[in-house]
Amino acid sequence: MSEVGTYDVVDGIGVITVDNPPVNALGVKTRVALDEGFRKFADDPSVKAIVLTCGGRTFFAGADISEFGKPPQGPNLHEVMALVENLKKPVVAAIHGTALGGGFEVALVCHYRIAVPSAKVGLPEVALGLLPGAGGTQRLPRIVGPEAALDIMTGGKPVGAKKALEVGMIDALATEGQLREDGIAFARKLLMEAKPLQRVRDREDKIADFRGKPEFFDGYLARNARAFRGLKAPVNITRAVQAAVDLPFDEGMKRERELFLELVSGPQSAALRYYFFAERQAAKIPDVPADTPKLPIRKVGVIGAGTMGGGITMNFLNVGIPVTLVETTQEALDRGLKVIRRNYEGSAAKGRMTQQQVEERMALITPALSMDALANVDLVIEAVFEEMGLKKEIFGKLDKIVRQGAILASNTSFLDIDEIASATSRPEWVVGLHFFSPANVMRLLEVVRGAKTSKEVIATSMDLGKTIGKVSVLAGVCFGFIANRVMSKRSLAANELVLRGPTPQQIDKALFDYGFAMGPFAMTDLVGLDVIGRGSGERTLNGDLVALDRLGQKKNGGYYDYDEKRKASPSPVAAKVIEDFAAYKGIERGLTLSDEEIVGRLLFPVVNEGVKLLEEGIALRASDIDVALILGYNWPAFTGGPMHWADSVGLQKVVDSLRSMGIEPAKTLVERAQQGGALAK
Ligand code: T1G
Repeated sequence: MSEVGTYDVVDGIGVITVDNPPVNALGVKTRVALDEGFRKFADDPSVKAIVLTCGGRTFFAGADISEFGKPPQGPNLHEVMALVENLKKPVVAAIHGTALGGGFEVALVCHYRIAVPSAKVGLPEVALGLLPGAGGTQRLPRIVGPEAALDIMTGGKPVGAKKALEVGMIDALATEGQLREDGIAFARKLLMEAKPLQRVRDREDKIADFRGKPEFFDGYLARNARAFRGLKAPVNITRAVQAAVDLPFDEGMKRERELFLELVSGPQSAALRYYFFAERQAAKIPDVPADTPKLPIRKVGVIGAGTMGGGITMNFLNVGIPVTLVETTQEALDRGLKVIRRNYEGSAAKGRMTQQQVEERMALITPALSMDALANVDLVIEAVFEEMGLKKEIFGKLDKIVRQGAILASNTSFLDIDEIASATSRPEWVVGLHFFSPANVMRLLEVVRGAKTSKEVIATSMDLGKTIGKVSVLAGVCFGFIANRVMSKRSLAANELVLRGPTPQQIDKALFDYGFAMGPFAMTDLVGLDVIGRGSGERTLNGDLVALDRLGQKKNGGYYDYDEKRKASPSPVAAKVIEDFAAYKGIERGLTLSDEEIVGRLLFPVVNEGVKLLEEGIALRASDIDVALILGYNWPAFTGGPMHWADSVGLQKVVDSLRSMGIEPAKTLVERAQQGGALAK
C-alpha cells in the first residue's frame, strides 16, 4: 500500500494524488504510488478517465537526484510511464508548482496537460549535466517542434504556464486554487467529446519537416558553440532530438538512453549533481537552527550610490523592497540614480521588463543626502570606499541614528567586521553582506559573521540571499573572507608563473580551456591595471605596466595589445616589461609547462587556501567554498568547484604538486591525501 498516494473516484473520473514532500520527487515511494494508482484505475471499469495531481507545493519536481548512483529500487520510472501512456482511458496531468525534469516527462506521457497560471514546467536536466532521460527528448519535440524543444532543454529554464500554453507544452490553463476541480471538468469534457485518444509519442506533425536534415542539428551546435563550450549535456541533448526526428519512437528512446547513460556516468554530471546539493547545504548553519526567528526586511537603506551601492540597491528594487539611497552630494546621487535607470532601461530594451516596471522600480528609491533618512529602515548596507576609518565613522553615526532592532551591514570585501562593529554599541546587530560585482547579477552573497553577530541576524541575513535571488554562504572574519581570499592565490600564482617563461596568452588559454570565461591576464586587462592596483608601494609587474600608461583594454593595452575592435594580440611591449621585471626580481626564465601543469600551478594553491579556511573555521564546509567560487568567480560549475575538482584530480597529486612549487600543503590536505579521503563529500 502506497504511503504517499491517494486514489478517489468522482463521477467516473479517477483522481490520483501523490503527496511526497518536499517536492514530490519521483523517488521509489512516488513511483510505487503512481504504479498502484494507475493499475487500480486501469482495471476499474467504473473509471472512464484519470486525473493525475500532486499534493504539497508542487507537481513532481523531477527524478530524485539523491537516488542517482544508488542501486535502483521499486518500480522503474519507464515502466510506470509506459503503463500510463498505453492506457485506453484519457489521462490528464493537473499541474501546479514546478513540474520539472522527470516530473514534466510524466506529464508528457499523459494525454493532456493543464496547469494553473502560477505553475512552471521545464526540463532542467542540463543543469545537472544530464538530458531528460525519461523520454523528454523524444516527446517534447513532438509537441513544440525541434527548435523550441532544443532551446527549452539546452537552456534548462522553467517555462511559465501561460508561455507553456502558447508553445504547446500544456493544453489549457486551470484556475488558481481549483486545479483538481478543473482537472475533473477537463476529463469529463474529453469523455463527452469522445475524441480518439492520441499519445504524444504518435504525433509526427511537428517533426516531419526536420527528418533527414542533420545540417539543422549541426548548425544548432555550431551557433551555440560558445555557450556550450566544454559541456557534454547540450551536445547529447541535440543528438537525442535528432534521433527523435530521424528514428522510429522506440529506437529514438534507445538512443536517448545511450546518450543519457554517457552523461550520468561522467564526471560533469557527478560534479553538477554534487553542486545542486552543495548550494542547498550552504543554507544550513549548525548552531543557527532553521527555525531561528528571522527579522522582517521591509525597508532598506544603502549608503553609497557607486557601482556596488547601485547594484546592491537594484537587488531590493527587483523584489519590491523600497530603498533609501544615501550619498554625500547631489551629483553623486544623480550619477548613481542614472546608472540604475540605465541598467533597467537596458533590460527593457531587451524585452526583459516593461517600461512600467522600470518606473515602478525607480519609484521605490528614496534618494537622501543625510544618514538621518535611515532612522526607520530594517537594514542598512554600507557600500562606501574600502577604508576602515571611514567605515567606523559611518557605523558610529548609524549607531546613533538607526532604530534599535535594525541590522547594520557592511559590504566590505575584505575588512574586519569585528573592528567595524566596535564602532557601535550594538555589535550583535552588525554583519558583513558581501556582494560581488556586478552586485545585481552575481548570485553569491557572503554573509560575514562577526564574533558578536546574533543568531537572528545571521538567520535573517542567510534568508535575505534567497529573497533577492542569491545564494548566501556564511564566512568567518579574515582578510578576503572566502572567495577573494582563495582566488587571490590564483592571481599570485599567475603573476609568479608569467615571470618564469609561460606567456600571458599561454596561461590564459590553459585556464580558458579548463572552463573559465577568461584567464587572469585577460581579466586584468578588462578590469583595468590601475583598478587592480600597483600593490602596497613595492615595485610590481602590474605597476611597471601602469607606469607605461598601459591600463588594459581601456588604454594602450596591458598584458595584451588591442586593435580598435578590442581584439587582443600578444604584446611585445608587455613581454619586454615581464622580462625586465623578472631580471629585477632575479628570477630565472625559460620554464616550459603543459596546459595541465599551468592549471595545477594556478589552481592547486586555491585548493590549499580553501583547506586553510576550513582549518581556521572561516568556511563551514568544503562545498561552501565551491559554491562561493562558482557563484562569485564563475569557476566552471561542471568541475564542481575547486574542492570537488581536487578530489577528482586526487589529493596526493595536489600535495605533490604544491610541494614541487615550494608551497607547504595544509595539514588537513596532507592527512586526507594520506588517508585516501576527500575534501568535499
Ligand atoms: N531530487 C531530490 N531532492 C530534491 C529535488 C530532486 N529532484 N529537488 C529538490 N529537492 C530537495 C532539495 O534538495 C531541498 O532539500 C528541498 O527539496 C527543497 O528544494 C529522469 C534525470 C523544485 C524548483 O532538476 O529546481 O528528472 O535542503 O530548496 O527553492 O529525466 O528544488 O530541504 O533537504 O530547491 O522551492 C530534474 C531540481 C531532476 C529540479 C524547488 N529536476 N529542483 O525549489 O526548494 S533529474 C530538477 C529544483 C531528472 C529525468 C531526469 C528546486 C525546485 P532540503 P529547494 P525551492
